[in-house]
Amino acid sequence: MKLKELSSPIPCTFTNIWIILFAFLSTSSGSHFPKNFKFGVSTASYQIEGAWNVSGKGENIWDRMTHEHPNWIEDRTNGDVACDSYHQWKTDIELINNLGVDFYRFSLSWSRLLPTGFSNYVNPDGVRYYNGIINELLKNNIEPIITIYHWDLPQPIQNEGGWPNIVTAEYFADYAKVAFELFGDRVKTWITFNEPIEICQNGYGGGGKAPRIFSSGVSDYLCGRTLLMAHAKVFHLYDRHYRHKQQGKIGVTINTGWFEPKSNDPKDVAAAELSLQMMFGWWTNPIFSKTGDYPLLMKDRIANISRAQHFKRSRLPNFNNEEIKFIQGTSDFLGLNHYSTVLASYAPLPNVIPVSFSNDLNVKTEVDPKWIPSAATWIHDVPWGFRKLLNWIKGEYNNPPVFVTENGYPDVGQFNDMERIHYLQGYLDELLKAILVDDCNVYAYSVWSVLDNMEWNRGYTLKFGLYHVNFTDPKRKRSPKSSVQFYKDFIKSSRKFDSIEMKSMVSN
Ligand code: PNW
Repeated sequence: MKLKELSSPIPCTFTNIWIILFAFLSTSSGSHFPKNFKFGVSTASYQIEGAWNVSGKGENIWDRMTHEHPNWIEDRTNGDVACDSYHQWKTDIELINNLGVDFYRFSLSWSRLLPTGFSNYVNPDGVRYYNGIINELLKNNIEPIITIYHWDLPQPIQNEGGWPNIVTAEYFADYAKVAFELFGDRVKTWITFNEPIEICQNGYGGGGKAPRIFSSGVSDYLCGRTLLMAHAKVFHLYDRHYRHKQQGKIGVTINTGWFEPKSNDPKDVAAAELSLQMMFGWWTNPIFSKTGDYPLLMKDRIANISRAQHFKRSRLPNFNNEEIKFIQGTSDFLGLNHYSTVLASYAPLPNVIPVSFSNDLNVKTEVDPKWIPSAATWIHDVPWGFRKLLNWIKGEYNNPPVFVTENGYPDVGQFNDMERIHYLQGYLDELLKAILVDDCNVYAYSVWSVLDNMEWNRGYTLKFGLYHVNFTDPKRKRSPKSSVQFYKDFIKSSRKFDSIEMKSMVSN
């Protein structure tokens, strides 16, 4: 039987038990990922660079918010110095190289390259900085993968309204063009946005991230519309003018947890599906589905609730047919950030519904008290949810190429980080089963993160790094945690077989 013939969930035949056993044995003794599978690590500019006003860098929304309102950050800190990677990037690359990874995913600071956000002036020191990183990575045989936007909008563009203003899509495309021109000769994988829902929900819908605007159910949807248009614009720009000469790929990174129905009750099953559609499908449906546009479930629901609230039109701004076509298919891969799972159940809509995204969604979520917690309330160690999510994506979007751009575990910074190792081992095991047993088309995986860093509103209280950073040391000394050796060994032992060999070993 060929692996391809297996559907998921996997029927319990003799052959399949053998396959599962094989996958289990192979992963517990290290890992046997296909040889062409890529492993890497990820970071983001604001979280590591520091040097917030050095060498011509302009102000961004995180600089502004953390300086004006230090109390909005748990430990009243900011990214002014962070890991000081602006000065220590060479050390960082040594540490990354030591892991034996295939790629390093990092983001460009928009206001380091374009201090005002606009493309009329390019900061030479910003160009020098990213050229140094890219060249050093290539020298070490590590592929540079660039996220163009990881949450640090230039303040002057926020002053014009930021992402809810559709004109921001133009400024973003101008900025992306500068990036392609400057770095596209050497950078072959581009990611337009990191986590649109976090940008829109947390930034404009009251989630507390910069620019911390509280307009849920309105500005978050406007932001989403701009982001989808901006993403598509930049995809077409690359496709038309750069792909041919630069021979690279361009996609987007979208995050989601897995929503497990709390019970078999069809209402809970529907609530879990609705959550996936409204949080993940909001972004993936317009880009990856056969129909394009927002998920129908989401459109209908928000239109109906808006009507009940006496709005003249849906608060979810629509796309016309031309725009739907413009956005559809604009990604060479699906970048996926996944951290955890929740239980979803039905909640009845109240009679009077206040305007907000969470009321539009109206699903109850909770966690199983038996799940292993972490230092973040939203992350539990639930590896099987990862495999279910990958299977859901396969079924929903016709098995697109998936690049897991982030997965990781937060603790309080201990060197012997056994909980992180447990988490990574479990998630990598489930990933391997999704690839080998379920035939999910995942080709790369990245750990968040290389270094402990500035974890947004949590400041430096939450640690995701494989390497510890001493933030009280002006030199920001880096030291390996136990998970460095784990990831290093894992990658090394995964290089044993190529995918054809693997498939023939698990097929009969
Ligand atoms: C990601 N959620 O954010 C970001 O890309 C990183 O910058 C960040 O440091 C990392 O995860 C850890 O927080 C997320 O609630 C924030 O599902 C929230 C969620 C997921 C990802």
